[in-house]
Parts: sequence; structure tokens; C-alpha cells
Amino acid sequence: MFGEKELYSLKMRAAQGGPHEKGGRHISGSERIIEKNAVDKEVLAMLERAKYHQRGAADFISIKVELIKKEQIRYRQLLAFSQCEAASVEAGRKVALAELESAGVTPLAARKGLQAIAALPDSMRGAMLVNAVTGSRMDDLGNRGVRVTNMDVDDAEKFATALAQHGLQGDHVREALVLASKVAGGEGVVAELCWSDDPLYVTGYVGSAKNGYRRIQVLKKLHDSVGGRVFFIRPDTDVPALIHYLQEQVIFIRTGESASVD
Ligand code: PML
Repeated sequence: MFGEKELYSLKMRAAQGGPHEKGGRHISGSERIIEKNAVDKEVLAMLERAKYHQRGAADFISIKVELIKKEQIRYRQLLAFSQCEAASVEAGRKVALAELESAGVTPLAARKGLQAIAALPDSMRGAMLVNAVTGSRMDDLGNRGVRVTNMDVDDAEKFATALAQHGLQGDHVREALVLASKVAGGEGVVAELCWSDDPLYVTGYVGSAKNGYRRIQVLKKLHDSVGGRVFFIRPDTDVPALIHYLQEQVIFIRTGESASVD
């Protein structure tokens, strides 16, 4: 658990062909909230990760380090984790549609959301907000999308142990579970669909407060470097408030069994 020690937010983003805001191609991104004495080591780890990514060599890397004020922090519960069976892209996408429907997304919106990721010319840095009933886009952030930041787990050791118990390791699943838990706790969010843009990583998930984190082994072809995220939201969602929560609100994900949402 975090005590009274100072906490810092670390955010890394890397691109090729210049900064993202000047049209650079997104290569990778990562973030942590950690104690002061771990900052130097984590900055170096992020730099290494940005330099050598499967999506290509970055020529722009930004690493931002900011002090977090205790009063900024809110909590959400870690989503329950489970696996879905799927041996091919077709099977995985069928499972994803069924999972989205089970979480409360209409069949039309589920199909349109899945198609919106599949049809991307290249990966977006952020996510698309999509109406969970009609499937139409609800944010106006274009190719940038909504970038979910300012989150980490409240107890990194306990989280690592829990992941290891499920046989899970690596940055992809660790970061995805934290992000999905923050997203599912957003006002108006019905479900999330995601698969990775790392060409060697074909796994994705459907996340929701209702059904938890439903991991789907295969959602795209190997060597495909296009992936992304769609957040399906209720039609009456206060979109600016949700975007503020996703991008700005500092959230710690509680890893304990009986933890509650603030
Ligand atoms: C990403 O690379 O940003 C998405 C990762 C999805 C991870 C899915 C999993 O392994 O559970």
C-alpha cells in the first residue's frame, strides 16, 4: 500500500516521424504512478521500451514526471479476470460480439464498434467513444481519441502475485487490466473492446463492470500492427465529464478482495 511517501505520475509516449501532435505515427505509450525513490529506474525502463518497440523505432519520445497530490486520488476496484476460448480471429471476434452483448451493448453497436477498430488505417493513441445503442461515434477527438491516463494499482506486489496466479506476465496484460478497471468505473461506460497494436501480440479483451475482464486469446492476425479501443457508452452520457474522468482523474485500482468504489 502507498503510505505517506510522495507519489509521482510518469507518462511516456513515443512516435515516429515527429511528435504525435505534428503528425508522427504512434509507436508506444505507458504510464505508472510510483513512489519517488522508484522514479529514476522506471524512467529508464520506459525509455528502453520506447526505443525498442515491435511497432518500429521511435524518433520522438516524451517522458513526463509530475507530483501527484493525495487529495487528487480516487479509487476503483480491479475487474475480475477470466478467459474466453477462441482459436482463430473469426472465433475471437464472434466471442467479442457475444461478450459485448452480454455486457449490455446492442448487436448493432457491437458490430459497428468492432468494425471501427478493424477498419483503422493505423492505430490511434486513444480510444473511440461509441454509443452503446446505435454504434455511432460520440467524441469529436478524431484520430487522437480519448487517451486514458493517470492510473495505477494501489499495491503493485499484490497485483503481480494475482497476475502470476493466473499465469499472466508482461506489460500488455498488466496495463490493460488497470486501464480496463478505470474505464469500467467511468460514469456512462457499458463496456470496452480492445486488441493490441503490437504486431506480435494478438490477444485482446472485453471489459465491463457487469462481467469483468474477459480475455480473448486471438482477436487479430499475427504481424497486424493495427489495434485499438472502443468504449461503448450510454446514449445519455455526459461526454465531457467522462473524457475528464478518463484523461485527468487520478485513479488507484484496489487489488484487495472486498475493496469498494469511492
Ligand atoms: C495494448 O497493447 O495496449 C492492449 C493489450 C491487450 C492485452 C490483452 C491481454 O493480454 O489480456
